[in-house]
Amino acid sequence: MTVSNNHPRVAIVGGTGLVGRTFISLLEERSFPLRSLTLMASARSAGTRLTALGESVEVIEAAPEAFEDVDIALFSAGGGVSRQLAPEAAARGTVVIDNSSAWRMEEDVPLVVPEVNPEDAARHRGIIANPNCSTIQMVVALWPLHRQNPIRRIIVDTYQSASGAGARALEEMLEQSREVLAGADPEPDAFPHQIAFNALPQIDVFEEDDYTKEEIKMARETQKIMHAPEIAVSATCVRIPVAYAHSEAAHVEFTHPMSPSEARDILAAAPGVIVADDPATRTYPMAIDAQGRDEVFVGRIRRDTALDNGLSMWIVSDNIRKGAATNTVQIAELLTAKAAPTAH
Ligand code: 3JN
Repeated sequence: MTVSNNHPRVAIVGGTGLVGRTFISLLEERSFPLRSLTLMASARSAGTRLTALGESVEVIEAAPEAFEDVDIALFSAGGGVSRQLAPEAAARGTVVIDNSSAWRMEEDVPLVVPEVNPEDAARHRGIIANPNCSTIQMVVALWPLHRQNPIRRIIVDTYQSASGAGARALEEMLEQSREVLAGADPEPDAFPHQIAFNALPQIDVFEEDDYTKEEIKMARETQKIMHAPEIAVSATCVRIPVAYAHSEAAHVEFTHPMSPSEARDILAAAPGVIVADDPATRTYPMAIDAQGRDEVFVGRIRRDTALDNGLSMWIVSDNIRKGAATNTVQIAELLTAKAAPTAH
């Protein structure tokens, strides 16, 4: 179903966080056809004012009754809030698009990347899940290749920015960098160890077979979004001291041979993808160039010499925008049947 009209009443839950604030700017940037905008947050943040669509808007407490007059709610307030409030909102006729992992693997909850599986959005029963940031950028890049030549195996290593762990973690990375340069020995708080001048091969907690939760999310979410449980995915997720944009080295085995130039041509025509790949001019995607953008950048496309029918590539995208807020707003655009649900 789509929402009942083309000018929905929209609510943002978690409007004061990094992703929540980006929701607000994206609704404005993309001229989202909304009728009204309500900002909601925890009781602690209620009463604060944020500028949205040129007006000062008071943040109200996110509570079940607050959804009575809301058509679409964009949630980015953490899994606990989503688990508690998304069903309450859905029961009141609101379509929830949730940025947490709370509902992603539920069978009756579509997990949607508009460039990959837009049709799944229509099958919602009140809740649609937005995937993990590292998953989103990888499937935007790999789906167009998979459609031409089915993928059998993905081995991926991520280089994830500090903003993925939230505003406080980003601040810790910046502050620690200053402290270390000044000769101090800072105590970690938001990260398990010092992040400044370091690389941490742990994102989220350890789970089965010594994979982290982030690594398991990448595998399971990719299979669900691409409707391809047969694809083997093994990820190593690493936090690096970059502010915005995640980078990924993906090693992909296809069913049949695929040349790097064929892959470049397919990706150059793919929605939401920009190919930046010219070794002769040292052109490749970099986090500092992807920051603030909505596209997924792909480069370093080359034959993988260790895999049958293999290609290696480097995939970069802004984790707060395409990895979270932009993808969520694109899903909302699908519901309102706005013409082009892509990052362009
Ligand atoms: O660390 C990153 O770069 C991405 C983090 C995502 C994240 C952090 C805390 C909780 C998630 C997520 O989106 O998967 C969650 C969660 O909702 O489980």
